[in-house]
Formats: sequence, structure tokens, C-alpha cells
Amino acid sequence: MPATRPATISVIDSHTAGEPTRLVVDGGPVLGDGPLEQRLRRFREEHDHYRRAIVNEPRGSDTVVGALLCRPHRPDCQVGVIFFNNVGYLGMCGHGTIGLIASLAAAGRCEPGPIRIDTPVGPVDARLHEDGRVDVANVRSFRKAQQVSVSAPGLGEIRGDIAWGGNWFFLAQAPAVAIALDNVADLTSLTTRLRRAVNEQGFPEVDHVELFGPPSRAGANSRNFVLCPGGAYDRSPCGTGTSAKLACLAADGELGEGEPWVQESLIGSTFTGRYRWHDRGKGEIVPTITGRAHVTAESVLRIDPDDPFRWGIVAG
Ligand code: PYC
Repeated sequence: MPATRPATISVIDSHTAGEPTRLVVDGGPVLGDGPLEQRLRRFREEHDHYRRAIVNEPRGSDTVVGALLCRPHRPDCQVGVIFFNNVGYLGMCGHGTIGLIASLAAAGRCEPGPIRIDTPVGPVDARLHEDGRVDVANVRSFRKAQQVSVSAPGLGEIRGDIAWGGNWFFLAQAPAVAIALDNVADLTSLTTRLRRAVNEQGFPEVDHVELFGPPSRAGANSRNFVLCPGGAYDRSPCGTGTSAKLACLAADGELGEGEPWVQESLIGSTFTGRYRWHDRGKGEIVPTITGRAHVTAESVLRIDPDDPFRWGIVAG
């Protein structure tokens, strides 16, 4: 028997359109009561081992996004959340917000209706519908640069937009490789090289790459492949990526205010996005993403002091 009792972390696991979220409801790091961006800094600088323990192997995997449930700082918010993944922290996470609401509802901590969430990148308004769908009115989104030309060995020249949807994206039409589950390895390699080239060509902030192709589902507008910062691909259509896409469509006049855009993911799941203008002159929109999450587990993680990998497996 270990001399000291293992510390425990209570979590609710869910998936949103296939992409997992692990919500920490108890036993996470103590970060104080300051603004969420300050708490995120403290999480990163003083408690990063919790991030690794919660989402990395042996308890998690590269695809798991963690969500730390926090008391809100903004008085008009009901809950707060900080998102993290296998390599760091996310400003916002669309699928994770839908997973957060579904998990709170399953735990009896949230009723159908509106809910305002404090995040490190600003307040986010969500609504839980009676049928389980969740709307997320994301942070203001905009296109920063249009049709940037990127070239890299083996890639040739690819043109795409740089846009913010709560995270930074490079968005382009898929070049040679079809957006299909059979092509995950090629798409991952292509987008990883593309991200390096985009970073080197003056956009170091871009950590997500989103490629588009024709949909496979009736009613969808497009199918995407999204490379996440830690090298995994998003199983969902990516809420922040869909927000960035809506900002580009709005800027190009290709989608009107309030019109639906059905974004299909690599695995065939969908989100429906809409936007309203926040500041048309500046090209800023408020996107709303609608999707569903399902709870897959409620469990208690154990941090056993005798376990050499209790804080996760670290590469390198
Ligand atoms: O849904 O915004 C999202 C997201 C970001 C990274 C993975 N999912």
C-alpha cells in the first residue's frame, strides 16, 4: 500500500461530434479568484503537471481536450472554464464549450436556457435546448489576412486566409489530398508542414490549420480537416475553426447574416454555424455554433504518489 493516499480528480467525459472533452469538476489545481486570463497564467506557470496528468497518456490521449470548471470572475457569468490540451492551453474551444454544457446538464448543474461562461478570451453566451443541442455564441471573430501565399518544399504554393475564431487558423482549400478518413496520415503530414511554413512566413500565432473540401453528407456545405496544436486532428468540425470560416465567408460576401453554414468534419459529424455582424466596417462577426455532445463517463482520476507516470507521460 502506498504511504500516502492518492490525490483524486473528479471528471466528466463527453464527446462533441466525436471530439472528446474531459471536464474537471473537483480536485483540479487551485488558481484563486482573479480574472480567468490570470488564472490561466497561474495554471500554465505553476500547475502545468495537472494539465499533463488529466489529458495526456496514460489517462488520456492526444485528442482529449481538458476543461477546468472554475468559479466565474465576471459577475454576469454563471460558470468559468479554462481549456487545455496535450501541449498547452486554448483561448476558447467550441466543441469543449458544448461538452461543458452537456456535462453540467448531465450532472444536474444546468437547465435548458441561456448560460454565460467566463473564459480567458472573454465571456461566451451559450444556450442549452430541451433536445440537448447547444448554441455557442463565440467570441468576436475576424479575418486578419486574405489569400496569403505559402510555399514549402514538397507543397508548392498554397493560398489561404489567416483568421481568428477564438484560436488562430490558416484556412485553405485542400490541395492534392481528399478530405477523407482514409487520408488522415497524409492530411496530418500536409497540414503540419503547412503550419510550419505559415509560422515562418510571418504568422507565428497560427497554431491550427483547416483544410476544406466538398461535403459527403446531404445538407452540408463543406467538409474540413483541422490540425490541432498538439498534432491530433479534430474529430468534430471545430467550433473555433467554423467561427474563423464564417468570418472569411462574411468578409467575402459569400454567406449572409443569419444564414446557416453546415460544416461537416472528417468523420462526418456536423455543426451548424451562423453569424451576425459585430462591426461590419472592421469585418468582425459574432458567430454562433450549434452542436450536440454526449456524456461518456463520470470518473475519478487517481494521482498515486508511487506512480512514476502520475503526472502523465512527457515526450522528449
Ligand atoms: O471546437 O473549437 C473547437 C476546438 C479547438 C480545438 C479542438 N476543438
